[in-house]
Amino acid sequence: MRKISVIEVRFGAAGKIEGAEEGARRLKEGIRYEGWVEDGGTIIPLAPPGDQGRLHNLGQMEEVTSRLREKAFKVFEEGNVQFILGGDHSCALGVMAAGCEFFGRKDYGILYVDAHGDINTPWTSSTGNIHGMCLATLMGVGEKEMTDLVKEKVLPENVLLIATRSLDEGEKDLIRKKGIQVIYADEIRREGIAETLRRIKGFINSRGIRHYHLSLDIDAVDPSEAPGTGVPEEKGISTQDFLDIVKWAVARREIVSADIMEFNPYLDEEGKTEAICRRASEIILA
Ligand SMILES: [Mn+2]
Repeated sequence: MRKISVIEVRFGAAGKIEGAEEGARRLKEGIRYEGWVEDGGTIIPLAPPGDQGRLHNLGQMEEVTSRLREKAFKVFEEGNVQFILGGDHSCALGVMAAGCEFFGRKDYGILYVDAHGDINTPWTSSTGNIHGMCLATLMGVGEKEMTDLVKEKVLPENVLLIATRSLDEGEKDLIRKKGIQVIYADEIRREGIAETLRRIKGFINSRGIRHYHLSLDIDAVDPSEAPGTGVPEEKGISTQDFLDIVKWAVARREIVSADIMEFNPYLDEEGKTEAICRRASEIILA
């Protein structure tokens, strides 16, 4: 039986709002290690914080990405699956870089559930926030220093954005040029969850994806239900729809890894966001 390795990445400084690292710590604290659930350890940056040019905390981000990539690759080699707790969304880079390298880009896909596209580059980003460049980096778009962290680049047509609603002009451009598929948040609200799952299934089948990563940014959920996150966006999907996507995606045999990112306890209200993250974690670990 495949084991599931839970790895915490305690890093939240690729954005400019602090607290996502504390989110990682709290989520990890709530995990019980029994049965097939294993403690895969915690990654905390040792490099000093600091900006490199326009890029906020690039050094620490590179460090946690390299360390996670190495760890995650070993988990795949052992034939196991893994669940990464962040942290801001740059914390998920290492596991996807390892997955694409291990399984090969043709067969490897990413389901990216997030209000944002995270396909900014240092040239299109208005903020210089690295966590908004996660997918771009994986596809090999952006600053060489960042894209060099990813040995095998992810195929853009093997990426599906889900619950998207906030895209910069440069990101819209890349989506068009690279043929990235998107299921927008308003489509999910309008068409319902059954149709959404049908579309995700259609994407996996049509692309022939044999191994995928499920990346969950808690900001996919509407801020009225999940306020505890650094870059909230109005008109999100419901908690129920979010959890239904998680349930569906982890039940398929193609899943090899998952993550949950961007929970910030300092911005939470009455533990609402934390409760959703814990529900998602329970579903993933069950
Ligand atoms: Mn996001």
